[in-house]
Amino acid sequence: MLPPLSDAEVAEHVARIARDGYAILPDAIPPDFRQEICDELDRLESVRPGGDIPPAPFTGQVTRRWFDLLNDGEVWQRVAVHPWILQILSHVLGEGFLLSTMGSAVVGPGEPAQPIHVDDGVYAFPRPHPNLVCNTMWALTDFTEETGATRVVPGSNTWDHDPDHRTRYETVPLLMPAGGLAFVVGTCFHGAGANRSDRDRTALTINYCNGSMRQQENLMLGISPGRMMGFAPELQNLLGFRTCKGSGHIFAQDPRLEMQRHYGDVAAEDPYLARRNALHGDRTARRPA
Ligand SMILES: O=C(O)CCC(=O)C(=O)O
Repeated sequence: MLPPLSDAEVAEHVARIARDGYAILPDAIPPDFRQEICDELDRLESVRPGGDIPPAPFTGQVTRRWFDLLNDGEVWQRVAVHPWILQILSHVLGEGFLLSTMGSAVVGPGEPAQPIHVDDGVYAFPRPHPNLVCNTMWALTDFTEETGATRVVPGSNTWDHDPDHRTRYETVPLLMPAGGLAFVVGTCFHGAGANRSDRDRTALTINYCNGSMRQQENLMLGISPGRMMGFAPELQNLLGFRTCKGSGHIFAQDPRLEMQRHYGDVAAEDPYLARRNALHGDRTARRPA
C-alpha cells in the first residue's frame, strides 16, 4: 500500500508537468504489484497472442498492445485508480476527470522509434487550450535509451502548434528504472523510442481526460453495466458515474442513483466475455492460441 504523496510532492509534479509537459515519479509501482501486472500481460499473450491490434507503422510492428483491459483481470481495476495518479491529475485535468483509455505498450526488440505525436490530437482543438488529456507511462521494465524509453520534447506543451511529421525534433528519453511512472500531458510532443536491445520494453499507457471530453476508448459501452456496478466507487467515478460541470447526468441527477436502480440487480458476470478471446483472430487477422 503506497502512502499518499504530500501536498508539496503533488505541487512539485504538477508544476513540472505545466513547465516541461512531463514528470517522472520513481518507485510508484511496488514490486509485487508490478509482478502481478506482468503475470497478467503473460496471460494476455497466451489468450490474445500478439496484442489486440494488427501491426501498423504508428502503433508498431512488434509492439503488443492489449485493450479493453477492464474486462480482463481484476488487477486492471487497481491500475486505473493508482492513488498517486489520482492525486496529481485532479490538479492537471481538474475535478471530474475520467479514465480515457488503458493499454499496454510492450515494445519488442528491433521496433523503430514511433513518430512524434500528441495524445490530445484525438480532439484536434486549436492550441492553446486547457489540459484535455494526460497520459501515464508505467515502466514495468527499465526505460533506457537502448530499450526505447518514451522520448519527449521538453516544453513543447507550451507551443502553439501540433507536431509536423516532416520536422526532426530534439527529444530527451524518459529514463526510469522499472517501477517508475511518467506523466505526459496531452499537448507534449512525444513517442516511443527505438528498441535497440534484445528484450521487450514493457509498459502500460494509462490515459485520462478532462471530464468534459469524450473518452478515447468506449469504456461505457465496452464493459457490461452489471460488471461496472461491481467496481469500486472510485473506479466508477473515473468511468463516468459522476457529473462534471453538469455533463454526464441522468434525470439531471448524479448518474449513480439511476445506474443503481437500473442495473443494481444485474449479474456482474458478462456471458459475452467467454467468447471474447475466441474472436481475437477475427479482430486482428491473427490465429488464436
Ligand atoms: O510507448 C511509448 O513510449 C509511448 C506510447 C505512445 O505515445 C502512444 O502509443 O501513443
